[in-house]
Amino acid sequence: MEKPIKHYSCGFVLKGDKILLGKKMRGFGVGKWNGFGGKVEPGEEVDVALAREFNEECGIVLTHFEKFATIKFVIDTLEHDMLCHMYQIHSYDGEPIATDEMQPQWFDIKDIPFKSMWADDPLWFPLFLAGQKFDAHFHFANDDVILGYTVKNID
Ligand code: 6U4
Repeated sequence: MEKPIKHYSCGFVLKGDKILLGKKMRGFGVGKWNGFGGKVEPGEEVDVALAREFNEECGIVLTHFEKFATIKFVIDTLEHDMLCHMYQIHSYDGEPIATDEMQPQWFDIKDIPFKSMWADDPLWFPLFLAGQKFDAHFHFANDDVILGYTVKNID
């Protein structure tokens, strides 16, 4: 049976050969490095939610960003499916700061810490880094184990 679906935003800042990631300090996905983002509130536009979450989680103000993917996560241990709207951040004001929720850190793109990220990330990051837009679907048994997935490039 189809489960209810919740929408999420998630954004990655690329600057030269660096990427900004945040270590999740609490809640779902705690301890993992990820982009910044979170649940889209009822009635909120996804891009507004993205900018709000970035500001709440690391203090910066987004000025230019672009969607590169929609990824649906079906996680057997969750009561809802997750539709994540993924964005590349091109510019922002301010400097990232640590908050209760996220610990920001710049990584060399060649040293992205995939072992401490969601298991789907290494499967689609090469497309993202190559500038390819895509739609994907991942089926997880739990937080760690991928049972199956599809990725479809978008022209
Ligand atoms: P609260 O309730 O405030 O702790 P909120 O910040 O609204 O939560 P949160 O932190 O649960 O939402 O959002 C999860 C974030 O993780 C979103 O940006 C989507 C992202 N995410 C979830 N599963 C992911 C996965 N498998 N791979 C990935 N990002 C994922 O790359």
